[in-house]
Amino acid sequence: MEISVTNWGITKKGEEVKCYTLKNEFLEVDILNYGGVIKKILSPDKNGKLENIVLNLETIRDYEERSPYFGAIVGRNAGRIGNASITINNVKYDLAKNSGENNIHGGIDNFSHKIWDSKEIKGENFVGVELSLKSPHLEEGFPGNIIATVVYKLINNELSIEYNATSDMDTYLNLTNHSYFNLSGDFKRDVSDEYLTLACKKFIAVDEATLPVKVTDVKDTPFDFQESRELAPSFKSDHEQIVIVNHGLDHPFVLDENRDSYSAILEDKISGRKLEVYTDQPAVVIYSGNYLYEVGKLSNGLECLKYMGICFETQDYPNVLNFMPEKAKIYNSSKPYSQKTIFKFSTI
Ligand code: G6D
Repeated sequence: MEISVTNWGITKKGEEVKCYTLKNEFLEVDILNYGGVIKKILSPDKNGKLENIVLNLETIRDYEERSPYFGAIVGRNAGRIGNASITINNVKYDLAKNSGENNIHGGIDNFSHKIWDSKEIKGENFVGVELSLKSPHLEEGFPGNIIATVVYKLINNELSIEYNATSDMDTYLNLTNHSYFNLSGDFKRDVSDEYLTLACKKFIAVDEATLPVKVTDVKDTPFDFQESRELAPSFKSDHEQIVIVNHGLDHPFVLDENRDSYSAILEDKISGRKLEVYTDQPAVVIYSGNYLYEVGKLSNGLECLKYMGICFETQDYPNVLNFMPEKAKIYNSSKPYSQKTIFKFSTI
């Protein structure tokens, strides 16, 4: 078990970017203090060959200029907020509009673009990084002075992410990580032939702006991953909800409340790699990279193609304050925000 820190360039604003490498006998993980980006995860295939299984870019400038949240911490809000507006205690807050009339992933200068305070941490069975960030009242329109902390820990074959945040006044928070997984190793293939399992009987249908509109049964739809299923047939389906998001998945799934273990599983039968996702959150947004052809070259020079990675954005129900206000949680100094997600890597 070891941890090392290297300089990874300088942002346009002149801030130093650090890269923390966490390593043990199972995995090697690179984490940046810029956006809390998970830049690389080296995991073994069925023959023990170590390869990278998350999409990444070559330089800090690439991340600043053309990253669709590769590996980043997303906040203060994950997903879209309709009309870029929330109301808390009868006060309406106008948020930054960065997706048409809506707010996406916390706004323009969101958490994924910030340099976080960072320090390495070590325990008996883990190495990790603790990141923290202050976000002032009304940043991107959101109320409350926030202090957010995200702790990444490498524990055996698991990478755990613990999020905590406090606010000095009533506010809304919904944080996640936006890693794009591709278990083929070094992006040899897109994820169409990987297999997905979800502990979800329901998904949330979306409109043309990808805003949630209707909680829907997965039964008899291309959204039924209760049993392990290859992704390709869903991508190719002519179901209106597949077509509406540019032929793929870009939907919130409601995690079964009574699930007894995993929330999601991704498997690649060719490399033998398996990813299990565990979370305490009520939902996971699955995004299958339907616009990834806009990105350009990946770190290894390969062109990023449609479906090159798949995201497991464990989170609250997106747009909950406007779409399902009865389920919305408000955070303040006596009710801090917390969430925990674990990515577990093994072979089939
Ligand atoms: C697209 O609709 C998708 C989002 O879900 C995703 O997070 C983003 O690209 C990166 O806008």
